[in-house]
Amino acid sequence: MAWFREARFGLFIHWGVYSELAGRYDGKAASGTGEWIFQNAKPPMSKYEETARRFNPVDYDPVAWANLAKEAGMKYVVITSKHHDGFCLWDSALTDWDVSRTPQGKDLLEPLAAACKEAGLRFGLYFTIMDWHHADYAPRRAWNDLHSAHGPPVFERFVPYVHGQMEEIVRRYDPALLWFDGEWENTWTVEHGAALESKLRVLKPSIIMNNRVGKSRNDMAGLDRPDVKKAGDYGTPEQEVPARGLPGVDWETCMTMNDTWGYRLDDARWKPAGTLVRTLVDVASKGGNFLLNVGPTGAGEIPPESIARLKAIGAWMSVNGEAIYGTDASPFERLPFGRATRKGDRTLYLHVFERPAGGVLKIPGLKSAPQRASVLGDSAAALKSKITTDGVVVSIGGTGAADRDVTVIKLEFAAPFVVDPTAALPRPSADGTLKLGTDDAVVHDGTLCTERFPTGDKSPSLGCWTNPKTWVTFDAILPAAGRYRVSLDYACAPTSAGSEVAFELDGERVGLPATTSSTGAWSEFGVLDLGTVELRPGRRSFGLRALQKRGDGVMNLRGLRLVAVP
Ligand code: H79
Repeated sequence: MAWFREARFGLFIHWGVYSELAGRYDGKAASGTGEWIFQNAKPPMSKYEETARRFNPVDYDPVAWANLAKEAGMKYVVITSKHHDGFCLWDSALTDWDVSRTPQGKDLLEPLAAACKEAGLRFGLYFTIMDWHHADYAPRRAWNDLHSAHGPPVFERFVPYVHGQMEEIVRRYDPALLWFDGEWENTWTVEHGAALESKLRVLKPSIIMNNRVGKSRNDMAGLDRPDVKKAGDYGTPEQEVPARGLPGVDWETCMTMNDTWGYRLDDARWKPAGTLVRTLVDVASKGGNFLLNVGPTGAGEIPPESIARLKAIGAWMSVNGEAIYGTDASPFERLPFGRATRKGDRTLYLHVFERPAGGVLKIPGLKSAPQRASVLGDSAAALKSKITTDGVVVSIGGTGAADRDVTVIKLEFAAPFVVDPTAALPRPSADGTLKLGTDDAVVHDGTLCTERFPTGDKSPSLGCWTNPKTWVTFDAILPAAGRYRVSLDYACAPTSAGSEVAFELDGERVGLPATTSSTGAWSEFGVLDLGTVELRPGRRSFGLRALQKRGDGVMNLRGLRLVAVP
């Protein structure tokens, strides 16, 4: 795992015959992500197969793709050898549903493997278990019209097909990493996963595999299920960054730049480059890797929007890469201005998302004075720093770095630094009010989106709470015991009034559930009383769960407020 931990940043490529369809079938836009079009538009497989005849990547330039990844500061590339539609980007001896059906008939993996090697990038292959095309994959999709003469699928005949294909691609392309997916249907078992994993470990002992080779993935967050033997080498949160990383295991967040993995002509919901830089930093600060996706067109062109973002991230990485590669997770649980990474216990990198007014950066909880402080990319100039009772302060004003998305301050220490990780957790103010905002919230079992009402409001709210299993905690430090009245700052449209929420203190339900009322609209905020609680001093955790959802969403949550009562 050494190279993987050092690498921190990789390129994911979703490419196949679906790229040629670009999210459209029969003249209409299909729903969902581009690579799922067979499942969503449900064309007969015999019709879908015709796409291969048009999949003619005349603009495919594997050397340019590898150089682009390198320029972005990425250290590895993972490409879909086969996605759920079963189509293989290499010439497989075990099926003719592969590149041999395309106009050029050429192997598309080999030249990319070679280009990556040349560019000094590790090469990885994505491979799905679920295969909508194969006659023996079960459950077979009803609109797969190819196998009427074959009889019903026999999954135990499909398993050797997986083994055979894995052997082909591992021998031919010598990948450093295998990225499994499509493992969740219950025909694929713990035993199937374990057998495939051990076979591959014999075939290539140094190979890295993700946890989706087996059945240990619990949900999209990629957490391992406690009841299933751990599979693979690392966890795979998809489209999300776990609030506290995945403690004790290696992990990698995979994410799209817009809303699709495989190319969709109509997907223009691009994340800003600055957001992607911050996500990379966020992932590194929690000890994970970031696998960022591009979906090339059927012609083999990476969308210009993706190229622009990769170049912007690359510009940032060329200055700040040392604060990402080979770093360890932040020693701070929370920092008010952004994130931190470290190398051992004598080098600390502070990733400044919000530059302090007045140019003085406060680092609450840092109890050691640095020997030297500097801005990455500007290391000639040493910054002034001093230690106070609240932690270290560094004067970063006037360093000429104000226009960057994330400015990195490097602190070097003569002896191991000492940190109080919880120093920046919220505390009650002098008047006994503890205000907890969305910045203090940790979202569990799903994701919520951050919205501002009105646009630009300083206090964002957590919305898109459509999954009632998703819940939220806020942690705070109480200096003394006390009795507090608890309320929510929330919004709820008339159609969703009547959702029930429960309040938890340190993981235990307190009081009776509260029922939401309409506040008029999702953008108009009101107060929901949750009753009173007795709090012991020390670190306390406040949880909010939805017991019942009415209409579209549970609520828009802008904050939790505790007010001391006599
Ligand atoms: O290749 C991209 C997507 O096409 C693929 N993974 C990324 C890397 C993907 N497959 N499925 N999904 C994304 C969403 C599917 C989620 C679910 Fe489930 C499958 C919900 C229920 C079954 C897996 C098992 C996640 C939760 C339980």
